Amino acid sequence: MNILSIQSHVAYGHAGNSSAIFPLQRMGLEVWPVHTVMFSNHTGHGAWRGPVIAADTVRDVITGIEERGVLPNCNAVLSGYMGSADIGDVILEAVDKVKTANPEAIYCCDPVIGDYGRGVFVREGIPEFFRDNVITHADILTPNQFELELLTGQAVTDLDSALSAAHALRETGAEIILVTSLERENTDPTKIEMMAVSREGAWLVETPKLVFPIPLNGSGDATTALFLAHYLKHRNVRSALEHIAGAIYALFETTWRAESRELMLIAAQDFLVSPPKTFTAVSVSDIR
Ligand code: PXL
Repeated sequence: MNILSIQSHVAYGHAGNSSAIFPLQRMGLEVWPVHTVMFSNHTGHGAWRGPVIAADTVRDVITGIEERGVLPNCNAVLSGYMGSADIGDVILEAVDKVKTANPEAIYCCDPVIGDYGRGVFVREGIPEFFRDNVITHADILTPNQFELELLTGQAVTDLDSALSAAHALRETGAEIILVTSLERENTDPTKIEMMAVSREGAWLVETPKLVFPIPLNGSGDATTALFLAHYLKHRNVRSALEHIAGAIYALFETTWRAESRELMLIAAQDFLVSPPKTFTAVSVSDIR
């Protein structure tokens, strides 16, 4: 299987493609990474160097891949953080080309906009671009709770409102919604949940919440990559959810023990494929 992954690249540490490529490869998938920036490090460090790649250059690289005649072999397009809305246009063009070449191909989009605490951290126009253009093309969307609220305009506070917002997002066209972090009212504050919703149902999985001195960057990129990889291989939303719960918890634990500011993806490589601890997802219909 082949994934066209259009994301940022950082030389030191892990964010964007530098967080997604290795988990995809470790899961046995071939990756065609196209970089949208080439930064020294992720922006969480507060300072970085290196260029944002012009949209036309990114487009050109994708055209070069197309010219190899390989797009019919592309199983999915993966996108994340977008530096500008013109990169968004290039990504949507790529999705169009890939789906024309292979109608079975999936577009998996992490609509990176922001988070609680940090607020919106993308450029002006990007949230609207996601809401009005991108999400209608995606087959899998992986918002966090903050992004789910923003994309739907609905407050998400409890299970009913989370489900309602996820279904509202599904109505825009995506088959699968993965909410990568969910903290509901009156739930255990030492735990964090993820929720996946598809035509077949809705599932919740809970893991212990590890608190880092400085929030980690790039974990969403690895989470989405692992979910996509597992889903492509097994086509089972519930087991993909359980897989990422175990894999990401183990990745966090490895990073936490090392007191590292960067995700310890390489040290945790075996856990990405075979999580050491199993977290069982529950069907939402069983707890409502
Ligand atoms: O994880 C999203 C992301 C992507 N790309 C770059 C980043 C970040 C988050 O910090 O800095 C360059």
